[in-house]
Amino acid sequence: MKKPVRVAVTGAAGQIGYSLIYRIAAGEMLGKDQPVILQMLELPMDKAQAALKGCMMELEDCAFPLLAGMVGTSDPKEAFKDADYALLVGARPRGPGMERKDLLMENAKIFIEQGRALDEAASRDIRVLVVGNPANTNASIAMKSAPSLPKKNFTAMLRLDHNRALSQLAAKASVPVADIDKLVVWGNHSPTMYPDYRFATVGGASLKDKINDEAWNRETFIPKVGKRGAAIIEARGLSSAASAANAAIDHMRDWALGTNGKWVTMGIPSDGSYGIPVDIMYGFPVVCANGEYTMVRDLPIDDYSRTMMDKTLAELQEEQAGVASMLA
Ligand code: NAX
Repeated sequence: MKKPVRVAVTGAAGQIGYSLIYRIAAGEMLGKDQPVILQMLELPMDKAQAALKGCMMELEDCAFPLLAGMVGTSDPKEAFKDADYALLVGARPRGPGMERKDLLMENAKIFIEQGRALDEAASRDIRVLVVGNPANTNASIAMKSAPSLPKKNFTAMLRLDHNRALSQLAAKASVPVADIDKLVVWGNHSPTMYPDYRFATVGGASLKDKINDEAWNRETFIPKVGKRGAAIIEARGLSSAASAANAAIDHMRDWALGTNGKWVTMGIPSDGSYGIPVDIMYGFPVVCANGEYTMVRDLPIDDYSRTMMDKTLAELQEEQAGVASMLA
């Protein structure tokens, strides 16, 4: 049996947390031969800590063979101590009457504190996924607050958008979802993201040629993927949780175990490729192998794509400007 690895999950007793921790403990993220120690963070309030305690009782009751230990805490340093992976799910939701700017600032405080705690306590190889919104900007803040950790080890979740786009494409083209490769979702995890299937293939042939419907792309597909989160809230009365947890598992599993050459989308700090300024946390196409991701480079960008990519970039830059004073 392998040595256990430490997986930190914040907001562990929330909606997404409740769909996530049991799957991690079952080996669905890091493999059925990889024992894990779950280190779970929740707010210090009695209600949140009681809910976390309940989640831990259920973890016990699952008797997962791969669960080698668990910690429940309200102290970020304890949650991140020696952690090999961190899934930062907990975030401040938008309250009634709260301005977008206030939401950004409240989350900046959380992710500055958690970035510092990661810097101080986590394994030097920790791989971090930020799910809590605004995910790209929160990931960028955590990265900047952890200067002793490699920047490339901070990522934001675009995988739910990627998976949503995959399903829409599979339905439109009447092909199995697993047969589609080379899809990209550029930019911010927000309705400005740009799902781009110009390079996508199905069984090696061009998916774009097969669909051959640019009006559908621009007027139906792109807005539908962008507004899917709102459509789920409208239908369920609650935001996406199972699909978000599933996407987090996909993101971390692929990063740790590889994609066998398949493209996936990850929010990663830009290295300046595709005209996206260095360190902007932006959705890019990547392939993963040996525990590392590599950006797919040199894809041709046409005028429409440039406009779409710049629009989502502008939104990210505006978010960054909104929190810049806190990082100074
Ligand atoms: P919930 O409100 O159900 O759960 C959040 C949990 O985090 C709560 O239990 C809360 O007590 C805890 N929490 C809040 N601040 C914390 C902190 N500073 N430290 C530790 N724990 C803290 O929200 P849920 O539906 O689970 O969503 C979590 C986050 O994911 C939200 O920010 C949400 O907007 C975001 N999402 C991101 C997605 C993505 O694709 N990147 C998609 C799904 C989701 O909307």
